[in-house]
Amino acid sequence: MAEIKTVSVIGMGYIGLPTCAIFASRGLDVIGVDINEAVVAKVNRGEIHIIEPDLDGLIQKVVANGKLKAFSTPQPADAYIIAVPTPITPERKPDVSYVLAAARSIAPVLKRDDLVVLESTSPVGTTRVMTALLAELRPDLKFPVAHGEEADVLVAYSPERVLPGKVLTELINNDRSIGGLSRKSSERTAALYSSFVAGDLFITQAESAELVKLTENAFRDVNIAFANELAAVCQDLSLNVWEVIDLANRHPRVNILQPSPGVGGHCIAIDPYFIIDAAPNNTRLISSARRINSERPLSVVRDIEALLDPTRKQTIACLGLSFKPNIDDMRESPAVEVVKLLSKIPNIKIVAAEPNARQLPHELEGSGVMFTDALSAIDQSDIVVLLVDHRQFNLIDPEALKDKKLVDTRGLWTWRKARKPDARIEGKKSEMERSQSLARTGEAA
Ligand code: SAJ
Repeated sequence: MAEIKTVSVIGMGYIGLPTCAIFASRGLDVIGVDINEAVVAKVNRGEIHIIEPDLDGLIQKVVANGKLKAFSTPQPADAYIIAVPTPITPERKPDVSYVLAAARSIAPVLKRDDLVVLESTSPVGTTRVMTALLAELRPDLKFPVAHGEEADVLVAYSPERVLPGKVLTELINNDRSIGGLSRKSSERTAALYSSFVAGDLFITQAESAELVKLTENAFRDVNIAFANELAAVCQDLSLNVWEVIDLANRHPRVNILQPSPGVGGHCIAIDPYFIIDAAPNNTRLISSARRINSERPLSVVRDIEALLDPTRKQTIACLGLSFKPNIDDMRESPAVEVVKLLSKIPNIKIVAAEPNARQLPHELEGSGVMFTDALSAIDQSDIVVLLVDHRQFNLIDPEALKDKKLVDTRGLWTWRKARKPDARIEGKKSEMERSQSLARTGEAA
């Protein structure tokens, strides 16, 4: 089979665009496809539409040297990577319509020996369903669902597992699962990713690879729910949850995550529902974790309400709107949810600050919330609510917060910066043991 020279990435979003950049930087000719004309135009100018460290320079370079070209409709290529969203419906059912639309869009340009790889997080069985659709649309070609190793077009599932904010490093260094619908499909997919992946590649069946991806994010959701449940327990017992977790994490086999105003982003807050939908009678733990995490924004609002003085109008400064620190992504952000819930409370003024954005997200338009910078938000407020632990907020002078009531949902000011220096008696560990233990508790960062 001929070498793959041209790769087309369908969907140039948070995953697709960095994937385009990396393939192009390894010398492949890359065709980026997106239905959003504005994204296509921007990429063709060498610009990016998301915030991701180092991505801008790389895109600029590969567009300038002609290795990446963007289009709004699929063009012929040797391999197609589908990286489109897979949201949930309001009834919390997986919605794979973008995957199927992407498959429909590439069907006319597919030819013998092409490879199709689905990267989008998908319910178990989606790769097969997508391939059956391709087979229906292209009866002149043989696909692995019906023809196994005799197929003309190879198909695999290989999920991305990169962390927003560290996408370029993790794309290269993380191990990958590859679930081909045939052995040849897996091998060709492995050959394609070997062009840039330094991690190991593990071959399995498509359905296992689909569940692996969902499992990773459900695992994290369950573990964050544990931390959030502990936060509620500590509140009942008037204890500092950050201290309790920090000390528990000094145990060599305990590694509790951090409490938060909830779980955001387009992955962890969504993917567990794909497992729940597939096995509703056997997902009690995953379902409870989802409930605990999705109720967090409301419990933060209750904490804020408890600080309000009913006799006068007060101003609340909300710091951070993105779903996690040091990024601009506000999708499914619990911080936005907190501000939205607050905006419904009468007789308060809300000022919000998000250093990575120029304006409020559309969900907050018309809500009466004012958008400003952190210092002026603090300056005019009675209550300061820290919703995201952005690095800029770590630099705020404690003097500015002196007379304010604080709700610190991330433990940044009330624990990480306020730890008592005399609360630790250093033992005789070596420097190496000490730095390993600091890395485990997150202190090193
Ligand atoms: N969070 C906490 N407490 C913690 C850690 C995170 O409340 O201790 C919250 C964050 O504030 C945020 C949410 O969880 O709101 C998710 O953030 P994250 O950094 O844990 O993960 P994502 O959504 O940015 O990326 C995840 C990653 N999955 C896992 O770590 C298992 C990433 O590797 C996946 O590729 C990505 O989902 C995805 O695309 O599926």
